[in-house]
Amino acid sequence: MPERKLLSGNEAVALGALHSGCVRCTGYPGTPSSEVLETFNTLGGQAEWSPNEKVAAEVALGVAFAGAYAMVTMKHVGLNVAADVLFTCAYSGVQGALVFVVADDPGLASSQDEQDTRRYGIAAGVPVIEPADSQECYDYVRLAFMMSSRWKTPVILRMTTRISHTTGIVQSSDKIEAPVRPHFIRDIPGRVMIPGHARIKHKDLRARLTEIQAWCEKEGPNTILPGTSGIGIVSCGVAGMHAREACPEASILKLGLTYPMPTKLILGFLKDKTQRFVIEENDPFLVEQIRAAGGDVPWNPEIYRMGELTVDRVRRILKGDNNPEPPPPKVRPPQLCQACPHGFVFEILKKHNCIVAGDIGCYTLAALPPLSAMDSQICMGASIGVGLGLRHVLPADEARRVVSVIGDSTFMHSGLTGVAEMVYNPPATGHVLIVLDNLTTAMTGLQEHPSTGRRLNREPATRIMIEDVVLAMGVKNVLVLDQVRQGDEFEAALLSALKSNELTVIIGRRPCLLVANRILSYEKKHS
Ligand SMILES: Cc1ncc(C[n+]2csc(CCOP(=O)(O)OP(=O)(O)O)c2C)c(N)n1
Repeated sequence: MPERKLLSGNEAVALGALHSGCVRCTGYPGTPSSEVLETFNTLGGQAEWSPNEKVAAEVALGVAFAGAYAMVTMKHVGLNVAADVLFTCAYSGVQGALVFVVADDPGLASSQDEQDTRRYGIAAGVPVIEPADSQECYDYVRLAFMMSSRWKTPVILRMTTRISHTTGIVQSSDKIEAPVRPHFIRDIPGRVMIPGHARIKHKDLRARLTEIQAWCEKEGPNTILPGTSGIGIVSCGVAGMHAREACPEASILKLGLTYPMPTKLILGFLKDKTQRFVIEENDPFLVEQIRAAGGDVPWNPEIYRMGELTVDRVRRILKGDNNPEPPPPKVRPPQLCQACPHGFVFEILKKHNCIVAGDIGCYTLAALPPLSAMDSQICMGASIGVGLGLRHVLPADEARRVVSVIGDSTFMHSGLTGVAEMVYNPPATGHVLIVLDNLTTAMTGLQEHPSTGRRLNREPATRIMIEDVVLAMGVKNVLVLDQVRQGDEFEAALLSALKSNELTVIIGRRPCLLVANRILSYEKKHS
């Protein structure tokens, strides 16, 4: 039965995927995308956290190679990790359907950069669909599966923080697709991407995009909201909603498919307008394409490329207001929780004036005052490589102060190859890696990962012990300590490791305060 429900954008995507016949949903957590998978599981779908986005995309691709419908979710920076899969599966295509749900974070609510996923669409040749509210999240994820299945191509559903987290009414459809029964059809030239095959598939990909563009011109998810003035605005996503409110008298062409773009439709729309604008969040993605196609649209001032748009900011764009904007209100910077186990380790690192190559997680907050005890944070896993680089070239007395610090989920995501590098190309002064194992992915909402011993649905799984892995990779000195109960031993172990010329991994194992009770209850349930 079709239902009306209040859903966030992420929840609507999960429901839409289920109603499209999606049989497996994979991903790696990352705000603002994480709830898609959790909701898909709650609704009864098969959902799994993978160790990282690349693996998640590969598993989803395998499902789609088997003829079934799959979805993979991640935040924008996750697509950098999965990009290798994206570019080449655009060539191979799929047999069933494959949707990449990628959530951008304009304004950096909780990310290290503000990159615009739509650029990946154009670079990889993968269609990009952009919903503007929860209803469109539901409708457009269904459209994404339809397009993926029809053109045998992966499709990106580009979300943004506002769309993912805002709640709105969703009318579900009475048309619920039954999952396709998977079966294997051999297609070696289509899926083994050696040069001889890939050259042909590249041509196929371009032909497919031309077809999709022609379809989009006539039947694509594009809406013209008529206005009463000569002002014409081309827009997409939440920016379209803001534009409507900021300038009700304008005619608005709201694009649902922003790559490949319906150029003729856009140029036709703009033709008789006396004033033309493009309102979009993040990069001037539409502006560039429209101008390249001969459309006379202005560049928006550079300041609006940064941060989320609001109705007020859109009004300023329409007025050509290039004046500096008032600084945002001061908010209290986030801090580690009181008595967070991470804090104990950073107190020690600070006391000994260590140079800390850090990583991404709750522990990154140790970079802020009062601790100010982390010296770099670039992307997941970078702590190890950056720490090694510092050790290689710094004078020995400074090199000996360098420590890499990584969380447990981040270690599973992309720390393993860093350890391989450390063992393979060790610096002359050795190195010290601290893994902060709080038994969860705390930063993004306490998700499970391969080293917690539980799956997304909290059922038990084989637990990968970090100490076993690093020992097996050839690190000789491996210690597991509770930094709160064994603080003195932890400090002594660190000092002795810093003095030696060896490789040492110290695992500080102590559950996150927010998850400790929950872990006890799981253990009780399964003991
Ligand atoms: C490529 C990529 N994927 C996902 C994220 C989102 N993210 C930031 S930190 C983090 C993991 C944090 O977990 P952990 O390393 O265990 O540290 P904790 O927060 O538990 O201290 C994730 C998933 C990201 N920043 N980059």
